[in-house]
Amino acid sequence: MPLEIVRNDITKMAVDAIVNAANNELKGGGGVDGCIHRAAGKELLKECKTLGGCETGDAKITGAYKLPCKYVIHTVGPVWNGGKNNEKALLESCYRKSLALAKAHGCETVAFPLISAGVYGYPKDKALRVAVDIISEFLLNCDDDMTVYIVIFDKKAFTIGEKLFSDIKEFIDDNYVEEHSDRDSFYSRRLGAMKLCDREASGSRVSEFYSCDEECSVSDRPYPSTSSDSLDDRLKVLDESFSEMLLRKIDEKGMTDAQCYKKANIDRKLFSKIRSNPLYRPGKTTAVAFAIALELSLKETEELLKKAGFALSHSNKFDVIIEFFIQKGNYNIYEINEALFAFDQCLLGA
Ligand code: AR6
Repeated sequence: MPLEIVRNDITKMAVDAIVNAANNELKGGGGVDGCIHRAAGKELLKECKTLGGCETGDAKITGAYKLPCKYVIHTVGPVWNGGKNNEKALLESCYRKSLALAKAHGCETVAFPLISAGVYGYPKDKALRVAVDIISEFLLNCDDDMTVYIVIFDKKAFTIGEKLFSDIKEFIDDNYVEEHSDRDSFYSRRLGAMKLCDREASGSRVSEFYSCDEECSVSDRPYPSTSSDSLDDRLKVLDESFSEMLLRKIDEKGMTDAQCYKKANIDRKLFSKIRSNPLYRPGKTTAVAFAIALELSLKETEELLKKAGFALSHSNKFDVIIEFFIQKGNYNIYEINEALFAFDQCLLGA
């Protein structure tokens, strides 16, 4: 997946380059800088001392010594001083310069901490916004296959902005149906679900609520039921597949393949597999990612998901969050992923 938000200690990331939130003197310090120098060993400081410091907003590259990555890119974020002192432009520059250095050194995988969001006091939600915006802009315009990680060290400190968080929470509270683990109610609900499936078999709904997809799934188009009708005959007239529908929708929207898979946060290799195999069955997060990239309505999203054997339900937080964003007409996959991360859900993309 081209942009991933992960929870980890950046010194444990086995990527091509990790980025360090350094200071102007490149002399090591606290926070992530301290962790990186401790894990890399004294040789790192020795090399840093040869670089002549680093301006705020700029970036410099060194070896990684005992770290599991190949390079460390040192960038110096701005100190937050109320937000009216060029902080945003300087922070953006940190990401741009670091990504350019990584690209120039042939890195395919790069991991960033949230620059300036610790000792330098940049509000975490704003720092995350800058990180996501600049990295996604870079990936959209980058011809190489790069994967960039935003590494969140302390999940408690992760914030997507109070307003968005409380809006989503309210939406979840209104729409999310808690699942019960109680056995009796599970069995009675399952029985009810079977009945529901029986009833719906004549309709057109495929439900994944009670894992009875196979029993009650129905075709888009009813089969004429004649005595000569064999399984073989039916298998010859399969409906449009997920991959076929996806390619058709890409054309209908006037998008190029690359525009679509980049917007879906899907890497080129996976897209090629889907394109070349009309019967490819993607995972749910991949299928939803394409629906978001194509800016499909809720109904169209359901149709596309159904092709991959999935549905959106109110008994699943992931689904409710996706519904929230689609209803708001917000198809920014990176913002959606931030929200999914905040609610401990799987992220969209491969
Ligand atoms: N892995 C990933 N993220 C981490 C880790 C880690 N091991 N440790 C901390 N973070 P900070 P800054 C997160 O303070 O604000 C140093 O003294 C942390 O939770 O490291 O740019 C330098 O020498 C926070 O979200 O960097 C500078 O003087 C983010 O990394 C100054 O601090 C950045 O926090 C730079 O301050």
